[in-house]
Amino acid sequence: MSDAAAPEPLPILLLNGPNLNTLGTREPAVYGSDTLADVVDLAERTAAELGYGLRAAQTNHEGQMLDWIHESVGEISGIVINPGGWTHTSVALVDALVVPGVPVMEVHISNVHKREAFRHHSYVSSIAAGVIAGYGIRGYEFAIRRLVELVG
Ligand code: DHK
Repeated sequence: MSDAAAPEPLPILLLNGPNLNTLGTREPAVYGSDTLADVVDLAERTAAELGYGLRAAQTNHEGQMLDWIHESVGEISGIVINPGGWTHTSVALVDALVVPGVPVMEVHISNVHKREAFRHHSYVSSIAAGVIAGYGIRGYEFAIRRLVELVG
């Protein structure tokens, strides 16, 4: 029997796209009153409970988001992403998300299917392992739990 400790799993990458830095003040009737800091705190606690570290980042700049995804190759177990408005517009984001070759969980705080028609289509869903929408910020927790089921 070896007494070597089990290797640490690679961290989970939590990504938030445009306008999600304004959580807490942005349309609280739609997105609730929790802030992005609350999201990151919840995600860190959930990941830690499951034995995973978390890297979290948010940007309003699509090129920055693509660069972060490319740079994560070989360094992460999986991705949890709320792509914000890029959900409905960005082929480039979808192309980047498959580069690391790890499962991707897509999260939306609001129930996008109950909203405007332009929010009903997601490019990201075509490559996502799962999609969670309409559970408020708890969706991030559920996505991390599912991701760990997939990669654990
Ligand atoms: C967040 C956004 O910023 C919107 O552009 C999406 C999503 C919905 C959410 O519910 O978290 O349409």
